[in-house]
Amino acid sequence: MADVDVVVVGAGFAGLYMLHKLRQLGFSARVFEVGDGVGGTWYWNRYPGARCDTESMEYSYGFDDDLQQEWHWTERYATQPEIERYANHVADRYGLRDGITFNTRVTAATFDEADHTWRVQTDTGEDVTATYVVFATGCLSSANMPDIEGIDTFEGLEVHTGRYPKEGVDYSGKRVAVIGTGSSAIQSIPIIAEQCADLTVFQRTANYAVPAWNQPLAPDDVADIKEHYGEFRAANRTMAAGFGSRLPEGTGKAVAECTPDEIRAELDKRWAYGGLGFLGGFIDVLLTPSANEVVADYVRQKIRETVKDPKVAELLSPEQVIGCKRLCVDTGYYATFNNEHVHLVDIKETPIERITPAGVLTSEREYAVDIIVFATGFDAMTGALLSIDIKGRDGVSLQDAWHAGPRTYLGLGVKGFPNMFTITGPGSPSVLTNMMVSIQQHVDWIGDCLTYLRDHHVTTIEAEQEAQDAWVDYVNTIAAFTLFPTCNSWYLGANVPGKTRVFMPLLGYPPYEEKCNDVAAKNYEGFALTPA
Ligand code: NA7
Repeated sequence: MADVDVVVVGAGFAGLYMLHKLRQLGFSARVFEVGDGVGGTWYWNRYPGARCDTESMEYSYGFDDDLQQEWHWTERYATQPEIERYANHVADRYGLRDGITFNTRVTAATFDEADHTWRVQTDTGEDVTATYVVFATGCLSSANMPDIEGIDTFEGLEVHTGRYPKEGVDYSGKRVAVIGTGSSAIQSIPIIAEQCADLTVFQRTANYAVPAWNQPLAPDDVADIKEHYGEFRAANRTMAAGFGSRLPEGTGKAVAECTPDEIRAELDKRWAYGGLGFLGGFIDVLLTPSANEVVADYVRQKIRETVKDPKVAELLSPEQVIGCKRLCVDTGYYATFNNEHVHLVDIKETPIERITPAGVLTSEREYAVDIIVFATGFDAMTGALLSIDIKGRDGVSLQDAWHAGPRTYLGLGVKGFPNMFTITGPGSPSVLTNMMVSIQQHVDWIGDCLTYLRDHHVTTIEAEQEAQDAWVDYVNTIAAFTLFPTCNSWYLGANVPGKTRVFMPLLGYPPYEEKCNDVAAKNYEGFALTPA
């Protein structure tokens, strides 16, 4: 007999809702969380300017109308502090804190075949057995600290945006280096530049950013959404990425089917609206290189119009397919480089050789700084899972099972790892959607599944090999049909040296939700169920 029905790893938005759901369904559960508070990604990423790139009226739970009616978002895109407050509100509102053990890292999870239970071990010495284990470890939670020589020799302050100090960082009067130009850098650079004396940005790959046009939410719009919140949520779930049902309508045409005036008008309209919906004007932006180039060139033109120094503008202009790396949503990023105290270093041209006690040494010269901000991203989607010593049947580790890249069935289950679920795991739409939509869909599905297993006296559930292989093929086939595999993105694991290059998320939310429902309706087709 296990200590609890379910151990949940992580108290971000997935872990919080999973705990609530399990309690509602009458399962006993314990949650372990490394941080000393709830919020997951939104607990750790407290760098200046950290904001969600999904609009706040959508980036929230929809499972309880009272909750969505009572919570007040203040801005179009919520800041990290506001999202963290929301996570805390949820934890308090549903009395979840007493189910969560904070400051505790799960180090190992081992499936015991004799009694069909998971043994979960932590770095505080806790050792718990559970019938099921649910990994709610997040897709962007394992910070990617680059392996640069001399990194430990720096005499100033080093911070990573994804593990940002709770007490904040005082940049006033300081010389600052930011390494990386992804979304975290693009959000934080304008604010750090306002505060510091001198800022040097080390860029390996230029990135596309579209304006957020962030603003306080209009009370009328909020009231309108709240009046129809259920319909709004349902409409968003019919969208390819699980958000954006209120975005301006696109042309519904391929770029090549439009006149130059139509293309210009559509892109102007989307630029003026701002946000991730920028790519939604035409049906083939992420399918056809020539269509993509038209949209990419529009952004490059905007960069040239914004950045005064043509050489800097050129350096800031990305070459890769737009949307291949996740599009960034910015507030004043490119214009920040018009400041005299802000400098851009192309580390493709002059690579970083080492970190010195005084700063950053490139092949060209040393940059003396007081603070280095590593905005170098995450070991995305698999990093947090694989940092735990997970062992399934026959003592096989997840690391070994995934040596050639992650293999799952539906992004929910893994062959050889019975009674184990991953929330928004690789092979599910996850990071290509509004995460809140995908998290809720998975938690609801897992809750239904556990209830079914209890009602039908099932001892173990495990993905079948054939179903898993077919699923992995399906995910890859869809990705191969698009331009996503053409650049070194974290979707592919290409940002982490040595990581196998596999496109990890699944494109297309609505058919995925349908497939999961269908699997459940067919008594968990593709999973092997062992009766008691
Ligand atoms: P990203 O988007 O992975 O960006 C990381 C940045 O750091 C990117 O510009 C990388 O360059 C750069 N990087 C990574 N490793 C190095 C090394 N070793 N040297 C120099 N530069 C490096 O992470 P973010 O935190 O910005 O955003 C992650 C997601 O969070 C984002 O997509 C949103 O969904 C929210 P590269 O492009 O690999 O050449």
